[in-house]
This record gives sequence, structure tokens and C-alpha cells, in this order.
Amino acid sequence: MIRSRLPIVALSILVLALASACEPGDTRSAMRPATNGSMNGSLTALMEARGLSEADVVAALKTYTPTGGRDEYVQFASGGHSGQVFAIGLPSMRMLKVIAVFTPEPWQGFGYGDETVDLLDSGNRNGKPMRWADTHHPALSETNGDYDGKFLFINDKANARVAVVDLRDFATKQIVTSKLIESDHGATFVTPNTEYVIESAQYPAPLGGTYAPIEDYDEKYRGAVIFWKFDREKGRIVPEESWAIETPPYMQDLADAGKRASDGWVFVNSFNTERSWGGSEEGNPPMESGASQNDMDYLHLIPWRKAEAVVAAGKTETIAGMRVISMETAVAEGLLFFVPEPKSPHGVDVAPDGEDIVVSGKLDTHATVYSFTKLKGLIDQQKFDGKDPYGVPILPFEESIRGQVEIGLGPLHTQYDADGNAYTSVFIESTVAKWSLADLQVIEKIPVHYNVGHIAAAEGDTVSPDGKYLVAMNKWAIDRFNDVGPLIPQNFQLIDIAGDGMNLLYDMPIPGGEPHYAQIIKADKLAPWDVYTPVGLNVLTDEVDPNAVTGGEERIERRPDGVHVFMTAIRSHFKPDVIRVKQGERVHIHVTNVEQAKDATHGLAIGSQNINVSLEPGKHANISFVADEPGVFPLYCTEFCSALHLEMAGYMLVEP
Ligand code: K7E
Ligand code: CUA
Repeated sequence: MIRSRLPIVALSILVLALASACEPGDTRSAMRPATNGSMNGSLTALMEARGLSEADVVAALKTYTPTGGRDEYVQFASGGHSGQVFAIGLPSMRMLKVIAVFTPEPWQGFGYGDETVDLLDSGNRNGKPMRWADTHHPALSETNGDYDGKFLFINDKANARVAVVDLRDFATKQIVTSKLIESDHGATFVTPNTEYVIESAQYPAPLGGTYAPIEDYDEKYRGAVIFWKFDREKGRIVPEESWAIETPPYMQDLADAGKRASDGWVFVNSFNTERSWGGSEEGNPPMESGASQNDMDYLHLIPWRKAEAVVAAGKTETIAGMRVISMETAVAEGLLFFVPEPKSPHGVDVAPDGEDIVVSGKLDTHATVYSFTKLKGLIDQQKFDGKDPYGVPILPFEESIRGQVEIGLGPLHTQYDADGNAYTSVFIESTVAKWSLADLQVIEKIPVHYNVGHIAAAEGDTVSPDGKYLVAMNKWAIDRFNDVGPLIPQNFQLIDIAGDGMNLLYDMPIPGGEPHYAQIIKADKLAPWDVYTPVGLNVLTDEVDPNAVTGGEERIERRPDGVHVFMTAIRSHFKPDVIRVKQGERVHIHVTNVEQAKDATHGLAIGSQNINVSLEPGKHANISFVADEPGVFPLYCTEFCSALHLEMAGYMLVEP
């Protein structure tokens, strides 16, 4: 490929502009070479040697972040099958942290000490440990429809679970799951003040985890939308204050909460209104074609504030411990309405003003723009086009929409910028289409590589999107990276949307599971802790642990329930460092990192016991286990904390 050579003058201007943008006294600018002929010469030579075009160099200058530099945005991406969340800096596309959520994660000691084992177990289904998850949609907590940087929620599609991550320490605090539903997908989405975290079922099943033959699909199988009540003060979901609405056995898909004009409403897509359940060997069409017969599926409209009042009035039944508004009650009380949506819709994305609701059909070429004013008007006038088989009123399609945008083949998800534009991912075409909300016309398309699923723009699903950056989350990478065998990473592509056009800046392989959605928050909205204070904090209770240990109080106590070791960790020793127990005794280690210096993290591992906890400064952890095998087990610090880190070790002696 022939690449254009960057003219020397343009390059000099770029370098000059960059240098002048630096603060006086900035050590980085002081270290930058002067702009002179020889540098221009060497840059040109470098470009030639690496085969870089002018566009490549511009992209590099827009993303390169020198040592010590900070990113302007943080992207929280679902980790897909990893069951975790990836925090990525933008525009550098540097991975900042893999946040352990639903699956064990050794570095964070997640799943190898009492607190996190209990936390993971709180997500067990039918008493069975679930040690993987299929995370899909992260949702940052919001205040007045804007990200507030306090909490992050994420769902596990496979096992119908929802987790709460506290952004003060980027750590998972809670996992909730309800036997009401067996899978979820329209999760997690929050109401504009994070009153509720929404989780809707995907694959219908008898509610409450009971059995019914699949031939009874129409009568016995159901979907549901769960409204998990969030207590912001406590930073936890309150299951007892949560509730759900029963829905027909269509496959409820993505959801979005109304905002501004549509505040108080929730919108949930569905597909498979055909109620196909497969059975290709039993004379039925396979699910994928059975579910694609109808021209229209139904967008579900739910006024959640009104529903909340119906719950408060006690008009619910309890299934699997969850208060549920039955479909019958929902219809009678005006809590559930349908409006047709073209062929196998996927994304539903409410525009910043809350007035436009954009739905894209996977098997359609349009994005359909519903007008909330029109929807609300039709509901108020009770102007319906009949009912579905379950008695849910259906609004007339033509009178509900403001228009349709001819997007291309396989539109999926939509995001917004600050200038009245929408961006829709186009899966089959492998493009992102930018279009105008005002006149519903496509402005530009950019190819992406390949098979784009979700896209995320900076704060692009809030009431005040930033524009600037968009990340295309591509399912296939094919030829973008060095080959690593048949299982190939996904590809996050950073796109500059700041100017009039869209420009591809950077490819980032995502090698840990298939991410679905992500949200991108302005970094200065996050205020994470440097260390845990006060010393001895139990990071799951947010309080000083009753067994926290201070310097000088280290000891070993024998109690009826076993041997209690009260231990401190400080550079560069554990105290006590020798633990003597008898075979069969239960051991309880209570260990506190008594340091308050940033980054002075220790880890406590004991060989052959499956024990490893991370001890960030100030953190307390509890570990309990039965010393069932006699032997000599070294214990040691797993973080290279000081020059004498290797000496930060000890022994557990289990006497036969
Ligand atoms: Cu992959 Cu939102 Cu689960 Cu679309 S979803 S791509
Ligand atoms: Cu403490 Cu290494």
C-alpha cells in the first residue's frame, strides 16, 4: 500500500502545538527534543521505516499518553465470559484494572478468603456454586440522568445475577440473584437517580424455578422484569424492597430507562413473539427461524413509578421471595403496553432529551424512532390496535413513530453525542453509522473490523453526552492482530468523533471473554480511594472488622472453634510468622495490612491450601480452613512489596 508522506511543515506544526499545550514546568515537555530540522528528518525516517501514514501519526498523537500521563475517560466494559469488568483508559486504551465480579480472580484474592468466598456463594443458584458468568451490560450509577461515578452494576446473563461494584475501591460488594427467572439480558440499566437497577429475563421459563413441560410454553412459561431497589446510602441492593412485573413468554431483550421527557418509564425490547421454543427434531422449526416469522415484535412500555405505587398498595403475589405484579394486574392497572417494532429488534436506546426512543431491528435495515409524546398521547387516549394473546394493549405503530432512518444491514445499538447526532452499530455491514436526530438522515459511515456489536460513546447514553470518543466493540478481529490460534480476541476500536468526521484511532485486542456493552465516564467524576482508612477495614461491610489487628496486638489464641491467628502485615514481615496447629484443627487467620502508604499492598498465600488474599493498605481479611493434612506449609507475601519481599514469609506447621 502506498502511504502519503507527512509534509515536514505539517509535522512541525503538530509537534509545536503539542509542546505549547504542555504546562510550564511540566517535566515531560522539558524532556521533549526541540523542534529542529534533524528531528523532522528523524521523524520522517521513522515514519518511513515503520510504514506510517500521516493519518497514522495523527492517530498516534491523539492517543499516545506519556509516562505519568492520565486518561481523560475511563471505559467500563463487560468482561463477557470472564465474569468480570474491564476498566480501560481512553484515549490511550490502556487496561487499568480487571475488576473481579462473578468469578474467582487471584490477584485480587477474590474467591480465596472468607469474605469473597461468601460473596461468590451469595450468587449460588439452587445451592450450586456458579463460578463463571456471562456479563453483558454494565451500568454506572446516575444522578439526574448523568453518571455520578459512585457505583457500577453488571449482569450475568447465564445465571440471572446482578452485582454491585463500589467505585471507591473498584471492588464488588454484592451479588443478588432471584429464582424468579432463569436468565437475563435486559440488565443492568438504572433509572435516572438509580432508584432501581433493572434486570429483565431473556429466555422464558416457569417463574420461580418450577418445572412445566415445554408443550405448556404459552400457558406456563413467562418472562419478568425485576426492579432491584438500590439503597445509595448503604451502597447495596435491598432485595426485600425489590419487585417485578410478569411478562408474556416473548424473549425480553435490551432495556433502557426513560429520562427527562420519559422519566418514570422503562422500555424493554422483545423478540420471538412467535413463542417458538425449538424442537427441530420433533417437527418444529428450529428456534432461529421459528422466532423470525413475524414482521413485528413488541417494545414493552412500563411506567415504573406507577408500578411502584401498585406494589406499595400490596397488589402483588410472592414468587420465590419476590413480589410480582401479575400480567393480569399489570394490564388492569395500566402498567404494561406494547408497541410493534420491526423484525427481531435488539437495542433500545433513549435519546438524551428522553423524547426519542431508538430501536434497531437485527433483520431490518432501519432504526425506528418512537416519539415518547406520541406514545404517551396514545396511551392517555386509550387508542389501541387490539391486544396480544395475554390481553396487553398494543399501540398503533404508524402513529407512535417520528420516523425511520435507513441505516443499513443489521443495525443493533445506538449512542449519542453532544451535537444532536446518533451513532448506530451496523453488524452485518461492519460499520458505524452517524446520523442526525433532527432530520433522521445518515451523515457518514465508518468501516469497523469486524461484526460490531455494541458501541459506546463518551457518556453517550446519558442526558448530556460528551461526544469526543466512541468505541466500537467488534465481535470478530480476524486479521487485525498477531495470530494466537483459533480463539481470537475481540477488537475494541477507538474512533475520534470530535470533529465533523469519524476517524479510526486505535485497535485494542480484548483477550478475556466477549464483552458486550461498555460505558465511558469522564475520569474526573471518579474519586477512588488511595488506601483503606481506617486501618482494619473489612471491605465488604465497609466497617472496621471486629477481628482487625493493630500493631502490638498480634497473637495466637486457642478457642473452642479452633486456632485464631491475629496477624499483621507490614513491610517486610507477617507477625506472627509461624503458625503451629494440630492436624484436623480449624484455623482462623485474621490479617490486617497496617500500612497506609499508597500502593503498599501485600498478599498472603499459603501453599496447598487454596488460600490467597490481597491486602491493600489498611485492608483486613479473614481466612478460615481446616488443617486436614499434616505437613509443613510455607506462607508468603505474593506482592513484591520491598527489597526484602522474598523474606516476607513464614510457616504453617501442621503436626500429625
Ligand atoms: Cu451482545 Cu447488549 Cu448482550 Cu448486543 S448484547 S451485541
Ligand atoms: Cu509484602 Cu511482599
